Amino acid sequence: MNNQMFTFFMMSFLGFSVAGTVYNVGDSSGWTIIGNVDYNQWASSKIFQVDDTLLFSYDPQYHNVLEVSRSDFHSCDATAPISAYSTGNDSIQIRSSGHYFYICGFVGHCQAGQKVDIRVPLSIQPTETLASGPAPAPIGWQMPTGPFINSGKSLVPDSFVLLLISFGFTLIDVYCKKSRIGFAF
Ligand SMILES: [Cu+2]
Repeated sequence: MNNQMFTFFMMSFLGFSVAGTVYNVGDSSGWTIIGNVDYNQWASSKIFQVDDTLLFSYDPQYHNVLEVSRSDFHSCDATAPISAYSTGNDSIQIRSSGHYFYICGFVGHCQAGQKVDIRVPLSIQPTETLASGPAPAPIGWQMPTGPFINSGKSLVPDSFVLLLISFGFTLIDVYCKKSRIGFAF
């Protein structure tokens, strides 16, 4: 029981902390120059979103990860990186939409194709689809509410009549009781 609860709490905790998808850059090949991995093709097959994580796996002896500008990405200029990673197991979480450029800073590696650009589109707001979702529903509901309101109007006098009848019965009842009391005396 305690173990189950612990597992539940751990799972819910992990569910909250790891919100997005973790993408292993280059999949099983990792971050390398071996095998001529087409990182451009790898990235274009994915739909990246905010909160997703890019995982660069590599041997830090031979590679690193540099986030660079668009122009530095195209010219393979590693001299002015925006940020640098060198653990060999770098998790980079995507914080906002945009276009991110990563290269390996080791001489010749970027030119050899060890470079990847990650396009993160503006997230589609679920409120938009939700707003358009229920919108047709009221239209559909207005059709039956029309006659329902009409019948409701006809019910109003009915209930008023019922009220009058019940009031009348109460009066009769009170009158009868009074009569009985009168008879008793
Ligand atoms: Cu490299």
